[in-house]
Amino acid sequence: MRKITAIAAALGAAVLAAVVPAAGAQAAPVASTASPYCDYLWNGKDNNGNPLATWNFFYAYVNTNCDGYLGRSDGQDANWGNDQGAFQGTDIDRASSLLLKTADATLAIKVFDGTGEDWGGAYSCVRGDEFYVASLHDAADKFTNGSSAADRISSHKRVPASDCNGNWLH
Ligand SMILES: [Ca+2]
Ligand SMILES: [Ca+2]
Repeated sequence: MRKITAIAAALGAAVLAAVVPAAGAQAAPVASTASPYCDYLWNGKDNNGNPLATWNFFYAYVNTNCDGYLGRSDGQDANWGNDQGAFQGTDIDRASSLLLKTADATLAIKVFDGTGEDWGGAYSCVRGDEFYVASLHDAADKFTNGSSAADRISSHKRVPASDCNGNWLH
């Protein structure tokens, strides 16, 4: 009987251990490549108490570590180089870091090498629980054609994570 109680207690502790980090993850995201400034933008608030990054928005930056704001979107943009939508003109083929203000692992932002509403060609994805990609220049951050995703993102679309076939930026 003691043994059974001990096992039950151990199981209870295991369940707690599994729940606590998950709850903490929303307050203090830890991306696979940590960046203090991206963390600050993801978590921080301005002097009025408003979040620095708005929930459900995807952000792109010219430089690594979420520096040099390019634009943001809560939808999609089939051409980062035209004069419409969230990303325009010289935004195309310039992003070096990304941030996604959600913790929904079932959601992803699919980023493409090319443009157009056929949403075809080489792509990769930011998973909803990745929080940010501090440097697209990392060797692992490639499109599905093997090219680096740095300075090459030309369009993006919001998709279910399953549409990414396991192709994740980190
Ligand atoms: Ca556009
Ligand atoms: Ca491109």
